[in-house]
Amino acid sequence: MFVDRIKVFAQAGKGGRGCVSFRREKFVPKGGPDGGDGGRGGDVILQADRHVDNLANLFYEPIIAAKKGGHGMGKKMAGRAGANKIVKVPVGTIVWLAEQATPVILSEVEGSRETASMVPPRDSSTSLGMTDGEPIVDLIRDGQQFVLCRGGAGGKGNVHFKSSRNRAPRQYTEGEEGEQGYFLFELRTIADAGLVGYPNAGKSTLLRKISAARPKIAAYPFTTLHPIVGVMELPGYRRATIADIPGLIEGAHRGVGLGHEFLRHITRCRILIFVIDVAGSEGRNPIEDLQNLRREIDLYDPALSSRPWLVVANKMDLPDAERNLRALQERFPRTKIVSTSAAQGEGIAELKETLAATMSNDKDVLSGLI
Ligand SMILES: Nc1nc2c(ncn2[C@@H]2O[C@H](COP(=O)(O)OP(=O)(O)OP(=O)(O)O)[C@@H](O)[C@H]2O)c(=O)[nH]1
Ligand SMILES: [Mg+2]
Repeated sequence: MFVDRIKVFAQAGKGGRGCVSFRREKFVPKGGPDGGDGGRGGDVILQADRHVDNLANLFYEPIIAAKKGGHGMGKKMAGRAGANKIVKVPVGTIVWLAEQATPVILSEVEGSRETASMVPPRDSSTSLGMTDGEPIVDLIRDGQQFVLCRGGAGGKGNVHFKSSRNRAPRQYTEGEEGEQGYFLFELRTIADAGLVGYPNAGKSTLLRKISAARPKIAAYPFTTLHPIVGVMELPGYRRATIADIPGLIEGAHRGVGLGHEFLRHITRCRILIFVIDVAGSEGRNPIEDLQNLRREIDLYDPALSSRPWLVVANKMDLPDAERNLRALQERFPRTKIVSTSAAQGEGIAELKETLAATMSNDKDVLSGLI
C-alpha cells in the first residue's frame, strides 16, 4: 500500500512520579527522606529515511506513543527515562498540526498541573484538512530528526521537600504529561526532475530506461498510481533523482482525476520533464497536449511554470512522429525537445546528457523550492 497523506495522533511519554521514601538502615533507624525523582517520558521523534518511500507504516500505527518514565525509588534512585519513539518517514514529509488539536487529557492528575503543552491550530485552514498554513516541519534531508512531542519531566521525590521544620516530608510531585496532538503528515516527493505527462505517454517506460527503478508499464491509462523515484547515474559519479508522476488529465489543477494528489508531487521537482506522445497515438495532438499540460501546471501553481523544463517527444518509432515533432518544435522554437523511443531505447543517452546539462545550470533552484 502507498500512503502519502495521513492524520495521526502522537503522544510523548508522561514523566514518572516522584517517590516518597525514608532511609532505613541497621544503625540509621530514622534516616531522612530519600525518595528519588521520576524519570522523564520519552519523546516522539520523526526521522527522515531515504529507505522509506511512503507513510504506510503510520496507516498501521495511527497512534504513535512514546514510553512513560519510570517512577522514582527509594535510596534517592531516579526512575528510568522512558524510551523515545522514533518514527521513520520518507524524505519530503511535511507535518502540520491537524484539526482536533485541543488537549486530550488521558489521565487527570490531582491538583493543578501544567496542561500538556498543546498549541491550538495556527491556521483554521488546517482544520479543513487543507495544508496551506505554516507546517511544523519539513523533513528534507536523509537522517534529519525532529522532536514532534516532547516527553514530560519526571516528578520530584520527597528528598526535595525536607526542611528544618519538616524532616519527614511526604510530598512528591507527579510527572508532567508528555506533549500530544493530532498531526497531518503529507509526502511531497523531492526529486531533481519529475516526469509530467498524460497517461500512457511512456513516462514509466522512460524511467525504466534511465534508472534502475522498475515501475509497472502497461497499455492502459493510470498504470502508475503513485510517484516512484529512480536514481539516474551521471558521468563523474554524479546522480540525479527522477520522479515518475502519475498521468495528468485536463482539469487536474481542479482536482480532476486525483489531480491534486498527483500535482503536489511535482511541486518539489527541480526540473519538469514534459513527456509527450509525439506520435499522437490514441488520437491525441502533441501540440495541444503540451499546451494543456503547461496550462494545468500553471493553474495549479504559477511558480511551477517558471521552473526549468524540457520536453521529451516520445514514441518516435510510430508513424507521424517525425512530422509531429517538426510541428512541435516550430510551435515551441525556444524549448529544448529531446526525441526518444522509450520502448526501443532510442534517444535515451541524449536525454541523460540534456538533463545533466540542465541540472548543472540550475544548481541553486532546489534551495528555493523547499
Ligand atoms: N511504440 C511505443 N510505445 C511506447 C513507447 N513508450 C511507451 N510505450 C507504450 O505505451 C504504453 C504506456 O507506457 P507507460 O510507460 O506505462 O506510460 P505512462 O506514461 O507511465 O502511463 P501512466 O502510468 O498510465 O500515466 C505501454 O504500452 C508502452 O509499452 C515508445 O517509445 N514507443
Ligand atoms: Mg506510468
